[in-house]
Amino acid sequence: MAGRRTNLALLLLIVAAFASGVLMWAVGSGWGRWPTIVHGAAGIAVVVMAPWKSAVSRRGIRRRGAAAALPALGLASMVVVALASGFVHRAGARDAGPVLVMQVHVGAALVALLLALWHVVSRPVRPRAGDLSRRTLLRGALGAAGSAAVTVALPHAGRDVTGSLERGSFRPSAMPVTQWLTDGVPAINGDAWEVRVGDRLWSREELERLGHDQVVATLDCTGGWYAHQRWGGVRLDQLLAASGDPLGGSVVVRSVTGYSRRFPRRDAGVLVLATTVEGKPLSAGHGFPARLVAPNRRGFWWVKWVSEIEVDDRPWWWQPPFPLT
Ligand code: HEM
Ligand SMILES: Nc1nc2c(c(=O)[nH]1)N[C@H]1C(S)=C(S)[C@@H](COP(=O)(O)O)O[C@H]1N2
Ligand SMILES: [Mo]
Repeated sequence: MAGRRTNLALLLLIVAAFASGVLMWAVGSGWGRWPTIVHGAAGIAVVVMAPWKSAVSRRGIRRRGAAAALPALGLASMVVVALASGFVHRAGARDAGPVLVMQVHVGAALVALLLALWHVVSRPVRPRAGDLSRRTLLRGALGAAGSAAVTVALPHAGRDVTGSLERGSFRPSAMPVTQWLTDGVPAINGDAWEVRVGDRLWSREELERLGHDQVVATLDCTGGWYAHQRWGGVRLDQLLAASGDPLGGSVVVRSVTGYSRRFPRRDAGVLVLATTVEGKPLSAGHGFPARLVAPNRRGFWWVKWVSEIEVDDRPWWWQPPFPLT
């Protein structure tokens, strides 16, 4: 295979792996297994292409010297770390010393993507008409189908859809306490706490009296673990109706800490402002006095330590795709 075409194929694969990885994080179980299959197949295709790429790279190093190749070697090693951590996670490992395997994985992937973009800018790979010949297309399609078949057939220690590993189901004290980036666990006096919904303030007792639904839902953290729990609390559609039914198409749920997520109003019937888990009040780490339960959404949507719920007319997607704090 021509070196140029090898490079082009690898670049496309890294972009595909990155995009599908981000999708696995963003949508969780919503799109079924597709992002996961694309992701695993792209990883396997990179491994299969490695021998060609290493031949191409050796030629380049001989021509230009090792020093000029340092950034490219950095790129190669980040890809190797991303691949290795991906497979190790799939095999069932969660912790890598003080950090999570998934954090190593995404960190390496992010650096790899940046280096790959820089590599392309500094050494442009120009597609040519001949790249889309019948022969290359056929070879690409065979490679894609083969890689997809391998990733579907390989054993999987985690949950099918997001790759997360089970952790503390129905035992909230064994479930990890996780913050997205920089938040800390606030100390909240439950007796003085109130949540503002539209123009109305609610104390804990008033919430309890309003309603207490039980739902079994799965908290699936992008850090690579998930847990089923039985959560208890008030459904958001009920809470909004009892708070003067404020008008608007989207709902913002905000934390004491400032952390917030915005949801489509039509989801209010499945979102729950939970005050209990497995029949007991939440612990401070898990969101006391009240946290959002957002079934079928990844963990970063499950706002803890809720202080405000607001309705307005901004579109629900008018927010960064991932929280910034
Ligand atoms: C250079 C880019 C990347 C490469 C080469 C790569 C490669 C891999 C490989 C080989 C696997 C194991 C195969 C499998 O589980 O089917 C994997 C798993 C995974 N990756 Fe990536 N990945 C990349 C970027 C990302 C990004 C950016 C994210 C998230 C933002 C991500 C999230 C995941 C997740 C959630 C798993 C599932 C782990 C499991 O199955 O236990 N990846 N990746
Ligand atoms: N206020 C606030 N809520 C938050 C977060 C945060 O950092 N701040 N992290 C989210 C993330 S990433 C996850 S996975 C879940 C974790 O919930 P747990 O700590 O109860 O397991 O809370 C979510 N709610
Ligand atoms: Mo998370």
